[in-house]
Amino acid sequence: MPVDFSGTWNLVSNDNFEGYMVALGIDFATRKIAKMLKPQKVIKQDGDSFYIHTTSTFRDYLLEFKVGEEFEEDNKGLDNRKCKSLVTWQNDKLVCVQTGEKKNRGWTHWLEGDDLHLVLTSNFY
Ligand code: VLP
Repeated sequence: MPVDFSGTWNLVSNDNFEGYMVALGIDFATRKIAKMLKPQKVIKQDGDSFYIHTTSTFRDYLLEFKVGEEFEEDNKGLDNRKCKSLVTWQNDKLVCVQTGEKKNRGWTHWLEGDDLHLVLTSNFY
């Protein structure tokens, strides 16, 4: 049976989010606020079509894409850098490569038990 990420997901733990934000050049004040947030993700998946809405009391971010189709991403309200994003399946993991100014930028989502996992990656340079 194919994997289905659909659902409402709440943050339960957050390891080195600070390091990721530093790599993206997020300013000190914003990092202090962002670290305290317990964002929620609403994911709607229809086959290879995804709607991922990350919401918080501070900001929210909506991403819609189709697996295998490259798209322009503006990262509005995050670091505001534009990039070209491509999401692919790597087995049951959803892997996004964000090509732009920051090297090695991207994220990976997967399901494990009742949990949704997300690893966010970016080099500093
Ligand atoms: C910037 C980095 C915090 C921090 C400042 C604003 C949105 C995969 C992907 C969908 C993400 C989550 C974005 C986290 C990067 C914050 C505002 C936090 C609330 O999710 O699901 O794009 O990239």
